[in-house]
Amino acid sequence: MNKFFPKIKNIKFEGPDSKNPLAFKHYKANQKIMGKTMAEHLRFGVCYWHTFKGLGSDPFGPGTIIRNYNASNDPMQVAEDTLHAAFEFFTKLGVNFWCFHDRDIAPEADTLAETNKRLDKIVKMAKQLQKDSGVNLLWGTTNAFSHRRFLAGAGTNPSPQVFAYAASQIKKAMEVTKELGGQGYVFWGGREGYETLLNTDMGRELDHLAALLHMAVDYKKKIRFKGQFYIEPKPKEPTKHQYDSDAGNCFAFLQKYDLLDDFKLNIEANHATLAGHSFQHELQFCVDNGILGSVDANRGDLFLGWDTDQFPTDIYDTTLAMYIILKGGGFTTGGLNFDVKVRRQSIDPEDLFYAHIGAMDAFARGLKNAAKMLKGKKFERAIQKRYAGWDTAFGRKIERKQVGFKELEAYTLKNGEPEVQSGRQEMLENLLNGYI
Ligand code: XLS
Ligand code: CA
Ligand code: CA
Repeated sequence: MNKFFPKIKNIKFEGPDSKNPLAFKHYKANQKIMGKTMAEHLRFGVCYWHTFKGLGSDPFGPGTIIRNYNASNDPMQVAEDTLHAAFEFFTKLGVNFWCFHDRDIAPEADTLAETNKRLDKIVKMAKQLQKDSGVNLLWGTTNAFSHRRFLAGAGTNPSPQVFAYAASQIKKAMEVTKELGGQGYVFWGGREGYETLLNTDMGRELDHLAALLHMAVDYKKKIRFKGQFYIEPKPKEPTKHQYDSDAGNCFAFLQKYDLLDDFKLNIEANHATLAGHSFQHELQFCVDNGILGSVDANRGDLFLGWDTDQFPTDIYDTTLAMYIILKGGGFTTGGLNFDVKVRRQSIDPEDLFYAHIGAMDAFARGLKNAAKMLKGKKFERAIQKRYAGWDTAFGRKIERKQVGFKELEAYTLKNGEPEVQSGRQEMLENLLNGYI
């Protein structure tokens, strides 16, 4: 396969001293770290929507990027060419996974039946390409937010007819994800949210969203789809208030509607920061509550308040993320999907490679740093020491709920003012710098 990126050869590991921008400096797929290869730890995936369908349009102008696989006037020919280009890209880059929305891979036709036929045709080709290349599907999903019919949401739409359309689309997307051996299936809220409460019955909309997800769980069992379901939190964009706004909010929703057994979360770095949290915070919340599933690896811009979906290059971020992921036991069905787009001025096919190589190297460095941090146990020890009071007989009694206000008051009256200790933040930050 050398048709769509003829200038690019397979990307190789050349080590930190290499000056070749088309080589890995840190990502060595088969290098073992803590008993697993880098490829097994990181489980990199490439997203179809930005990487192959994104052409650099923004609210001020159309796309700037011209791709050779977009040349045909026939939309199905474009779909076929794009699929071949995508697998050429995955193979040359050396990633093991990809992710897509139904409408990314096959264009919508006039009727749902016709659209599904188109999808089937492309899925059949994708199945063969997966087999030939060894690239697997990390997760599939539905685009129930771009078409005009979804202007007021899919599962939370005021119209039951639109709800039914969304359900039909999800049904089909789950079937094709299963057909392609997908290890997961993502529900991102799309337009599930609101602009104004003056026209919105929020409680009812959330009940409907939960009903849709319960139907998906039932259907998953029916067709014996074994992939993991994920919800992907995002606080805003496209709507002012997205219902799945952050990990805590999703956790509450899953609990309220009795969906916790069937869902984990897909945490996107840029969505975390839009929600006013750090990427690490969202990951840690998920680990602590047993709901970390997969990750959309990207970053936002410190100065911009929207979803810029930039390539992750910040080693602090990748180090801390991998530290939490490793401490949480690592990925099972999930992985690091690059939900990222090259900037509007990065118009060459090479830019797609530079961007992904840099992101993979950034996470490889993060992984190596995190493994060293875990081995050194310095941070774990600092935390243990800080909470040591809870491991004394007195602390344990509180944790085990063997005492109440009365006993605690008696204790305080007897023992007086508690001792306070330094949080040692700066010292720990300096320690972290030693690993970067
Ligand atoms: C949009 C989301 C979307 C999901 C998949 O902001 O990140 O791309 O990951 O629907
Ligand atoms: Ca995402
Ligand atoms: Ca995003």
